Formats: sequence, structure tokens, C-alpha cells
Amino acid sequence: MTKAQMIIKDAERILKTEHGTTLKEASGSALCAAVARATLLAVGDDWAKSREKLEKGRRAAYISAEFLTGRAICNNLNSLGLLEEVQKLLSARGADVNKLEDEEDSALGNGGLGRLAACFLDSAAALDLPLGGYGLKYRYGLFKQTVVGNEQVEVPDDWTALSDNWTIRRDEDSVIVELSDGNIRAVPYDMPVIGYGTRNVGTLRLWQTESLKEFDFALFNDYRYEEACANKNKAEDIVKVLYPNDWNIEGKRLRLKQEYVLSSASLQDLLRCYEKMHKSYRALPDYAAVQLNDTHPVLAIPELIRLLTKKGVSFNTACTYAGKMFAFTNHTVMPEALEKWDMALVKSVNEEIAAILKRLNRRSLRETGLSLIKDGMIHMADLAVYMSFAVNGVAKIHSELVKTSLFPAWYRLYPERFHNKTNGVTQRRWLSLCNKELCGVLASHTDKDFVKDLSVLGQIKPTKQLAKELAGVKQIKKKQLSKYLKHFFSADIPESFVFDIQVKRLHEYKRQLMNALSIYDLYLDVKAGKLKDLPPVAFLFGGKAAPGYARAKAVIRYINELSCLINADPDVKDKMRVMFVPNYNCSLAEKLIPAADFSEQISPAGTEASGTGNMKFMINGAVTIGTWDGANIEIAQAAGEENEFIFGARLEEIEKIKDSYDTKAIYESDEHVRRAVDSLTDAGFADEDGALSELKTSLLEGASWHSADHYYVLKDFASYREARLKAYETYAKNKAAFDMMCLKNTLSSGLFSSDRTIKQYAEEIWKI
Ligand code: 26W
Repeated sequence: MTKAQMIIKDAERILKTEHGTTLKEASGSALCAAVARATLLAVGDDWAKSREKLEKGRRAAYISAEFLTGRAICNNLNSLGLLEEVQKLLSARGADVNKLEDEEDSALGNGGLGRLAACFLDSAAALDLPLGGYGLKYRYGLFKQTVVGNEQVEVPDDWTALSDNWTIRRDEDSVIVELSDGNIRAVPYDMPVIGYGTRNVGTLRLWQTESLKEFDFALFNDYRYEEACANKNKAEDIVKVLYPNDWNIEGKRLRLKQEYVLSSASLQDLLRCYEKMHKSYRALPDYAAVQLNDTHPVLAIPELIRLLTKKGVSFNTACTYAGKMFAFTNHTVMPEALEKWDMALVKSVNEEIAAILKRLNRRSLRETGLSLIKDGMIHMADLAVYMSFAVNGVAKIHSELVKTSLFPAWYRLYPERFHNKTNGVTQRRWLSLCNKELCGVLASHTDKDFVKDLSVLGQIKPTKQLAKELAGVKQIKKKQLSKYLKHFFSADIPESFVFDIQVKRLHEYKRQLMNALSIYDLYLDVKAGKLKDLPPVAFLFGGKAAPGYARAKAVIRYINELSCLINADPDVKDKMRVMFVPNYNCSLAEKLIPAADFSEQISPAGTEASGTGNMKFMINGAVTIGTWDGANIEIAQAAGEENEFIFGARLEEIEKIKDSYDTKAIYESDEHVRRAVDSLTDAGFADEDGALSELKTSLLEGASWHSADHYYVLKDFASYREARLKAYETYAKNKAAFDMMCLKNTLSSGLFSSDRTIKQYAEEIWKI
């Protein structure tokens, strides 16, 4: 029996015994559960062997508050090389393979940072590298977004109710986490990370918090039922929900507790493994490297020191060990996102940690003259840089900014710690899984397995013939997307239109507003009978706004209002369509990105640390309309600047104009800018609460916390318009040249595989 046949047989038995049904009759969720569990059984042996092997040698731990893994079934079968066979066998038995799409996304992450963590685990597994992931098993992942009356409405993401089919509870590895208001149990749930083209299976260990006592029998016997359950609820509440903010920090005690539980449980787990093989702690720094994914798990540093001193290691020795084990990645330059915690709050979570932080602060002052605690707040990034042997940014330009703008004082003290690790994405999910048509064409032009090693794409000759074949694939993906949008959203996005797509979290710095305002400006021209040569363009948006972020939500409203206006206007609807696709997530990304002609990456220079969506678009052969920012720069350099449409002020220019930036002058002198900005108040869009008019104020006047147009929408507006028009014109007038641009993007995308990134972490930081 083949492996695939075995999976089908097991799935059948699981359906019969656990769901009382058959492959043919099963509901989507039952089918998903059965196929997932059967696949787990199929990798069980390899998973156990991989774990044994990992426990023997040096390893790295990737601690992250977020892992945005998305759907697992098809991805895992694909990594096993069994996807097509399993799909065929399922169909042959009358099962509807489309039901596998009913699997819920595992959305234990907000955006880039969480998805990067998931890509890294996939790459490490494929490369046989001993890397383990540590995270939290949130009961509710990132909220689901619905759009009601053009506004974002959040719905809880109850992912475990339907699709928690991949985690295995490991009670025997539970640990106790000490909290000032009562200790709790952290129970690990392990998720397999199946390596492609190897038998290696990595592990993502997610901690769930539980009460030490299920409930209090004394209270129960006293008829005080609610109080009897209070402990249980309090413990379970810690991981109840992922905080949906991806930039502004929420100084909430519960969030700090989450961060501490993640840090403590993961470190205890590492130490326990170490202790199985060693009598003293002397070899600890040789045993493991710990990568801190942004500041969220940085309490792991004082926690390691706390745990070691409890075991009899001196404070100084513990600090030395910590300094050799931790490495830190920064993911953002936004000052709002840099975590600071009130020391009183830290004390209320764990007093010993607060005491250790104070001691570390004194040590830092003595050694470096720099303090970690300012105005009673512990600055997590400073702590991380002080105690880590390596600090990295996530794209070249960002890593420079980490040195020069974020931590200049630390950089002067410890220049050797700072370096760059440009992000990447896994081609298993972002090419092989989501675009099998493209893989088919590429595979007919090389014998090498680009799913194993993406860099081999660089050896394929960029011929006109191949460019044409890729354009054929793009048309197929556009047709599929168009059908999907019609079926699920009753949207009419003709496949014959140019697809111009911006998908990412909603944030002012990402400038979805600039895109939308520019569409309004184009709309007026098209309506007036100008821009005759413009090909029909569909502008697609997707992205969630943090629930408390009023301006981001106002931008969603504006886009939806624009969509209503344009799609219904008989004068322009043959030329333009606008759609806001609700609930952008991993699975939607897998459908949208392969269908894009143009990828919108339009942050002002110096604000987007790297971006990873930009890389997914590139692999799938979209042309970037983008600024000289983040990894866009490296993308353009790899593909050739002539194969992207780059526009806007560069970093030096922004630096220069920063202090004399005059938005009113631009507004008054540029007719295109003025009419677009005015549409916020004058286009007849619904705005009862004045949120759109506030957006206009933010562009022209600013608000107490930011001066006018903090992200240079007006400054870049004209060059953006010019870049887009040139882009659409190239598409319309010289499709063959455009197709060649797409091809060059795909063929030069090898650099942006997370395999390359993870190899660099492994060799240059972790030494594994
Ligand atoms: C404390 C709240 C919070 C939560 C998440 C603050 C900040 C974050 C992250 C830093 C946000 C994030 O996802 N950053 C993105 O990380 C990606 C992976 O490195 C980069 O590609 C993106 O440019 C960066 O915005």
C-alpha cells in the first residue's frame, strides 16, 4: 500500500468510528479532521525520530508570540509529496476535494511577523536544521473581518472549535509558571512542521495555560460554584485571545502575562531537556541559541537568569550565559511599536523578574552608561540589545536604520553585534501550493527541483516563449480568482482587466489611502473622457484594521465607498473596478497573489522594515509598483530596476524635507491632489461620525500626536500617479514587454526564499 492509500484508509476508519460517516458523505469539517489526523499518523514515526535527533545536538529555539500558519492539510500533503495522489484517491471514492477548503486558517498571528515565523519553521524543517518553535495556543486567533455597510466589523475567530486537528497535547511536558497572583500550569500542544523533500519533521510547541486546581472543592461543597471556577477561568483567560494590534502597544497586564508565560514555559522546557544530558550548567551556552522574535518574548532573558540562579548559578554567570544564548530580531522602526512596560506592572506579574530587571539595569549603567529603565518603564528593545550577542534587522535598509536611528548608542558600544538578515518566504506555500500551474510551466524548463532550492530559477533562460507561457498561467489564475470573487462575494471583477492588488494590514504608513485617493483621481479623468489609452483596471484591496485604530477603519470605509461609486457608474465601469476583499488572511493571499499583474508596495521610504508580501508577489510574477523601501529595494536590484515601477521620495530626500514639509502648498498647487483629498468630504460618501473628514484633517493639518501628513501621501502623490500610468500603459501598449518583466521577476526571486534566510541565521547566528 502506498503512503497516500494508507492515509485514505485511515481517514475512512476515523470517519467511521469518530464521525459515523464516509468519505463521500462527510461534512467539510469532518473530512478535514479525518484527513488531518490520518496524515498525522502517517508522519508519526518520522516525527518521533526527528525529535530524538534534535535532542542530541546543539539547536536553536525560535520564540514568538505569533505563528500565522494558515491552512495545514494541503500544505502538509504537498510537503510530503502526496497532495495530488491523495486528492485523486479522495475523488475516486466520491469525496469532494473542495471540502478541504473548509479547513479553518490557523491565524495565531497578526501579519508579517507571525507569517515570517511560520515560513522560517517550514524552511528549517526542509533543510534538516534543528530549530524548534515556541508560541502560545490562543483560544481565539486574529479576529475575522466582515464588512457591514462599508465598515469593518470584527467577529471572534473560534478556530479550535472546527479545525484544531494538528496539535498533540503533551501533558508529560507541562511546566508550572510562577505568577504573583497564583501559579498556573502551561501545557504544551505540539504541531508538526513537515519538511519538504526530507523525512525531517520539526515541531511548533504552543503553550496553553490551565489552572493547577481544576476547581476548588471546598468552595464547591459550600455551594459557591462561581468562585470554585474562578481560578480555572483566570488561568485559562491568559491565552484566551491574540492581541489584534500590530503596531501600537497595549499596556495591558494580560498581554504582559502572555509574554511572561511564553518566555517562562519555553525556557523551562529548554532547561529540562538540557538537564537530561548534563550535570552542570557550564555547557548551556553551547547547547542552544534562542532567537527572540521582536520584543514580545524578551522576558525570556531575565527568566533564564531567574531560573538559573534558583538552581544555584551565580547572577553574573547566569548573565554571561544569557549573553551567549540570546539573539534578537527587530521588525519595525515605528516608535509606537517599541514595547515599554511599567515596572510596577512587571512586579504585579512576577516580583522576582522585576528585581532581576532592576539588577540588569544597574549592571548596564555600570558597564555601558546606558539605562534600560527610564521613568519607571523597562524598555524591552534596549534590554534585548544589551543582553543579546546578535541583533538584526529584516532588510538591508532596515538594518541600517536599526544601527543609525533606533539604537545608535548601542551600535557605538557593540558594532559587531549588528547585522542584516533579509526576510524570505517559503516557496512551498507561496509557489508550489498556491500556483501549481506556474510550477508546471517552470518545471518544463528545468530538471532541478526549485521547490527544494528556489535559486535554481536563476538558471532558467528568460525567453519570449517562456514569458508567454507565464502570461498564460497568469490568465488562468485571474480567471480562478474572478470566479471565486463572484461565487463568494457576488463581485464582478472581469478576468480581462489588469489586476492591481494591495493586500496587507491596514496602517497609515502602508498608505492604502494614497492608493485609494489616486484611484479617485484617475476616476475623475476617466469619467471626463481623458486617459483614453488606459486599459481596464481592477483595483483590489484586502487587509484588517486593528479594532481600535479609527483612521485605519476610516480608510476601509473610504475604499468601500469608492467601490460603490465606481462600480456602479456606467461612464467608467468598463474601465475601472474597485473591490475591498473582506477578511484578508493566509488562504485569501494564496488566491489573490498568483492573480496579480501589479503588486502595490507603497510605504514611504524608511517605514516598512522589509515586507514579505512583496516577495510572494515577485515569485508569482507580479510587477511591483513600489517605493524605495524595505525589501522592495533588494527585489528591484535582483530583478533589475527596469522590471519594476519605482517612484516616490527616497530616504535622503525625506530626511531633507522633514522639518519644512508644507502639505498646504502641495494641496493648493496640485489640482490632482486637491480634488482627491477633497473627495474625503465632498464626494457624497457616508460619514456620519466624521471619520473621513478627520482623514482629510490628518493630511492637511495633522493632530496633536503627528504633524500634517506624517506619511507623505501628498508628497508622493504625483510621482505615484505617473508610475501607475506608465505601468498600465506598458501593459496596454507592449504586453510582450510586460510579460517579460513578469518573467524576470519570477526567475530572479530565488534570493527571497526563506531557505536562504534561515541558512544565514543557522550559519551566522545560531551556529547549528
Ligand atoms: C506590541 C504590538 C506589536 C505587535 C506586532 C507591535 C509590532 C508588531 C510587529 C513588529 C509588526 C510586524 O508584523 N512587523 C512586520 O514584520 C515583517 C517581518 O519581518 C516585516 O516584513 C514588515 O515590514 C514588518 O512591518
